[in-house]
Amino acid sequence: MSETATATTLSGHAGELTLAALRAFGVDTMFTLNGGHVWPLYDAAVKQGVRIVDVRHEQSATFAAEAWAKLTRSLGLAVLTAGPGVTNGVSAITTARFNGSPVVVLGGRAPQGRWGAGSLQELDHVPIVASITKHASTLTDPSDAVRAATLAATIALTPHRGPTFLDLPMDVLFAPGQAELVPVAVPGGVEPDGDEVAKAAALLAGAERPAVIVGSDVYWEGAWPALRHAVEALRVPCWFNGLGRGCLPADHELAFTRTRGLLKTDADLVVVIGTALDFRLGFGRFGSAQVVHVVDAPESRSAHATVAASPAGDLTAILGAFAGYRGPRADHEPWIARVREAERAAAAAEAPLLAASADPIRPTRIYGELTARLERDAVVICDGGDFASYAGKYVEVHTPGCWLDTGPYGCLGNGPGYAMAARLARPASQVVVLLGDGAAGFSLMDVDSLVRHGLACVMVVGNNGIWGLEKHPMRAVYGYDVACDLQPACRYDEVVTALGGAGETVTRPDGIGPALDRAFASGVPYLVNVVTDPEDVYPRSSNLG
Ligand SMILES: Cc1ncc(C[n+]2csc(CCOP(=O)(O)OP(=O)(O)O)c2C)c(N)n1
Ligand SMILES: [Mg+2]
Repeated sequence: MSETATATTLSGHAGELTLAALRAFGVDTMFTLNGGHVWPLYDAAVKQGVRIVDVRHEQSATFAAEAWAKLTRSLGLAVLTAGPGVTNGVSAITTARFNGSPVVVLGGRAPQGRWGAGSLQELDHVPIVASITKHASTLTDPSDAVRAATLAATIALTPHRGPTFLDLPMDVLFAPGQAELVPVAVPGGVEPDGDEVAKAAALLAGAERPAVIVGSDVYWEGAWPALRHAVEALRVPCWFNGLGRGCLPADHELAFTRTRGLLKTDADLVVVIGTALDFRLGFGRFGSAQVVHVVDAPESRSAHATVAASPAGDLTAILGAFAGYRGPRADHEPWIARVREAERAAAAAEAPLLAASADPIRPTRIYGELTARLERDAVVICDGGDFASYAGKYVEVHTPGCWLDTGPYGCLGNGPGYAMAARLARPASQVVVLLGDGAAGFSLMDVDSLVRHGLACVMVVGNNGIWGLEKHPMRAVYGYDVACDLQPACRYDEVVTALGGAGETVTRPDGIGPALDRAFASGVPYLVNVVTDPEDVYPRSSNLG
């Protein structure tokens, strides 16, 4: 490819043009699995110095691209070959859609010139992914590659963020073209309606017992400094969801993690910022509390919920206006003290669970041993049913962008792909993957990719030998269960060892800590396979996911 002196006119094959356009958005890494349909994108990556991270299943490539976006707050890139490559990515693309993660997925595609004649893997992907992306299209002219890729990147990064898809017919992708690379500024959030913001601020300041729930879009917007100013200025206790976790450090005096039940029973106002009023938040009903929904874009409003105000747009601007509110205020200190006391009591009540010495092992003991070893910037990845869901109750997050759960789409199998991105994006941080034994079955083969690329992480399997989140509720509903059992004490650590990593099985509670120490010290993908009590029923809550 040649670039002119002004570096604006590009010429080369469409793969080169496409990747050059994405590099202008800071893309320096692609996650992929080989297929001849996408080779020009590899050729472009080699020529342009873009890192290629290849995996063993397209789902892992796409999860890795999504996690890259989450970890870096920038564009993630997955390159999936035609047909099964793209369809194998569908669940992870959907996950990115549910999480508002900015990901560009480039698909290979059978040649346009022979369309309809029955080429290998001739499938029109666009209708398949249209409902799970913000934008999906097919490139028809190599000289249009820069425009099309720039559009895909811009739409993905524009609030409310999400995945976009561009497929590249083989004959178009290999063909030469020419295009201007014009610098593009990604639009930020729209300017919020001042009256709606003022109304929300007045409600927040005037409530007797207000609460804030911080969601992922606060993180995506980089709005955590503004959040902190706002809640410190207005004196409001905060609870957290998804990537909202860590936007205030868990040990901040206004951060609470164990007392969300109070929002339904005691709060008189709940302000949800940057996340949908979905099942995780009781569909936006918190007892008799009024609800304010602060969103990053008008289309993020939850139409089903009754809200007192719903400012939409640039979250930093909205939170800045909250911080600057100078109107009448109620004294929140008695409420904060009450919440703090409840939090302290809840922490005291859970302490015996975290230290449980029961044999067989109670899973909570794993969280106890783990949290004692986590640094403030540790990246914790959740992939599983109960074992992953309940980690959210016990693992505290101190730094933005360090808690990676699968999100409201609830798709198992994200763990190894997320871990790949985490190690690459945060080379100096601890990376921990909490896996259910059921979840481990989806993508554990991608430990091979972790090993090949030299990406160390600590995997902990809560091995109860069952699909626990299904088995216990199924028994409760039917009095029996089917299709809920896995192999008891299966040696997932030996799978990792066979693939070139390391690991061990732990069956006694006092073995967990030393095994974790060995895992953190190992410098390789290391799986600690903890055999836990299948009868251990976690305290149920309405906040799974
Ligand atoms: C891809 C996918 N398939 C099925 C489910 C339904 N599901 C949700 S939780 C769960 C059980 C997970 O079991 P495991 O990972 O062993 O965790 P545990 O609940 O036993 O701790 C299942 C099957 C899902 N969420 N995602
Ligand atoms: Mg299980």
